[in-house]
Amino acid sequence: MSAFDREEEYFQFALEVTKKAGHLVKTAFAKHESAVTTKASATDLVTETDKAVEELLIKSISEKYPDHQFIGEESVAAGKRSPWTDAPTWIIDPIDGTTNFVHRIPFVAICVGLTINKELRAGIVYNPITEELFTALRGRGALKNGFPIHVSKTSEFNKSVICTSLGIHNIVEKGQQWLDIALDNHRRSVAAGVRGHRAFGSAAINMVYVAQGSVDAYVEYGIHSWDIAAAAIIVQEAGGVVIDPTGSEFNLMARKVLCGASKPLVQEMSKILTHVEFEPEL
Ligand code: 2AM
Ligand code: CA
Ligand code: CA
Ligand code: CA
Repeated sequence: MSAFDREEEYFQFALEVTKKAGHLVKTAFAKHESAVTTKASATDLVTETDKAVEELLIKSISEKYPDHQFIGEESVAAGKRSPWTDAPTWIIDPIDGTTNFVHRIPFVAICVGLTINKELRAGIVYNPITEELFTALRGRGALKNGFPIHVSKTSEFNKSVICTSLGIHNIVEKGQQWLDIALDNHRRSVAAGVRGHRAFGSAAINMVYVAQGSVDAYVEYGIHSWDIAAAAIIVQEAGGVVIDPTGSEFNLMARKVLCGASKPLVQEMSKILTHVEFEPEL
């Protein structure tokens, strides 16, 4: 089997498991009964469903592919993290948008990304509530529910609708310093003439909305690899650009991302923003 076919097989298997996990999320969302607890801070939520989804994905994939590795949000929170090696590594966020999930706002996504030799090779971002399934395989384009998607044609900041999380209350380790910069970045982008800001409450959904051309760019600091791995390859395969907010090369583990419809647009945006550095994840 060629490396190409092997990737496709891994991807198809993960897709089947992700769809099963989607049933869990959809049912729990409808019942509104998933028990909520907090993690690092009062705004850092986790539910039974987050844990159940991550467990299902890791158990199913590791049974079929025992040599594969996993970096998943809730496993890392529980102290279980594979090292990031050249081996096939699944980077998983069981629910991106847990606050939305808890508040029954339908912007939630199961995110499953695959790296091989530390390169993103495949991505799945699935919102089972709205039944939007975004997928990408390296070199083969990005799809939504099986149909090709493409970023917008926007290359100017003053014609753009951009996404970011605003407030970023959740970046506990930078506290007030980062909150001030984040709010100032919001003010700067308004002053620079941005057409609009949106914040969907899920990093992955912000990014796949860039991929399908609904919004033009997304910037975030303080996020983790599992928030962006799957969605980053979907943006790239939809013709978009993914870079470090400072303008340098994208690093999946650097805890920040800037992506958008075109290179001129992300470069212009990079110059408007004040940047913050975080300790890389690995
Ligand atoms: P989560 O729902 O998987 O936790 C909210 O705008 C976005 O920020 C979501 O993608 C959310 O992912 C993420 N997020 C929530 N808490 C965070 C934290 N403490 N650090 C970084 N990102 C966080
Ligand atoms: Ca979380
Ligand atoms: Ca997340
Ligand atoms: Ca999550």
